[in-house]
Amino acid sequence: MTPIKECLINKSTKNKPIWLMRQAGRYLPEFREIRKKNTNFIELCLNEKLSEIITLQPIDRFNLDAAIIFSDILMVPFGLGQRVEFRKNFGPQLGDVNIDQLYQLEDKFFSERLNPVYKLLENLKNSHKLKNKDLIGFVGAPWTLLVYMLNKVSPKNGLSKNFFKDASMIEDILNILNRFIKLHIKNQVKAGATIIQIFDSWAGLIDDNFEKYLYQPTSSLVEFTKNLGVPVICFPRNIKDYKTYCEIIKPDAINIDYNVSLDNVLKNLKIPIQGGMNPKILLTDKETLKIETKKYLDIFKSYPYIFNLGHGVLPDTDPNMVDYLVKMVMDY
Ligand code: 1CP
Repeated sequence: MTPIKECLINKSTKNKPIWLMRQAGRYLPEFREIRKKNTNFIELCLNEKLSEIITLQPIDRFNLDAAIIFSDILMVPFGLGQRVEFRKNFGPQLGDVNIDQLYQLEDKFFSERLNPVYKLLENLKNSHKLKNKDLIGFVGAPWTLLVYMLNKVSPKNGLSKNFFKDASMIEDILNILNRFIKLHIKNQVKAGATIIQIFDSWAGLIDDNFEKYLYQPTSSLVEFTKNLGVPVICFPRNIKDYKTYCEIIKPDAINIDYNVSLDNVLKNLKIPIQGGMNPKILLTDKETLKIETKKYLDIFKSYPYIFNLGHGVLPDTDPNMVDYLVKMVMDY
């Protein structure tokens, strides 16, 4: 069994496996080199040869315990036929949603548009570089995808005033997403994903109606994934109540963000924990990094814990700091 599965399934506390959110990406010069020549981000995600190279770049460098496929949560709106572009120094920009069209969409249309993602997984599945490692597939949670689909730009650039006004539109989109995210999960598992991570990056924006926007849509995906026989890790970034979330949603593990109290988490959560350290620590110096990393390793010493961050690796991160971190966790 892989070190991560030992932790997720056997609840082993012996070793502390490590992988990092956004481990493939802009902080790596070898990624930037490829990105420079491939200005269309969606096309890059659909290029299974280059996506394979990019997925393996952090594995080649740091020998992490898992590879996460190079793709994006916004590939689902793209698969649904919505226009999705990534603008330089701005982020994603989506086109309008057409509900009638979405209701008529067939599974085949979606699966064919995203076929290169599944090819990527098939190609990686038997790679000798991933021996005794996991191959992580992922999806955005319905809420987070709804936010991008309706707001059409990142909430970092502001949330539209009318966002919560059209409750029936929200309900329609969540229904459609429930169907197609499941299809995306099923296709990824069939193609070789050994773990699924659900990113709910904007869960922290929900302040009412948790049942409808957070708990119900995500539980449905978690149950679906478990029934496929694959462990599922949830990352509901910046929510206030991880305890209730875990009790209702029952993922195999929970990725915490860096705002949580570690003592609370240890007292209240009963499932394996992943992540937590602030990615900004990687922008400091080795001494600070050592102290902070040790803090997490010590606190979770007798607890099933997968080392990761509280959010993705930042673009300004020095790869040498990541190297130092990985070695430290592996030598612990
Ligand atoms: O060169 C570039 O500008 C592209 C940067 C980039 C990369 C490397 C984007 C644009 N996406 C990705 C890959 C990616 N995205 C991965 C696979 C690589 C890896 O993790 O190693 C994953 C898992 C994601 C997930 C993702 N995309 C999330 C969830 C995690 C998180 O960071 O909160 C989100 C919200 C997105 C949307 C997205 N993709 C990219 C951008 C700039 C954004 C918008 C983020 C925002 O709203 O600010």
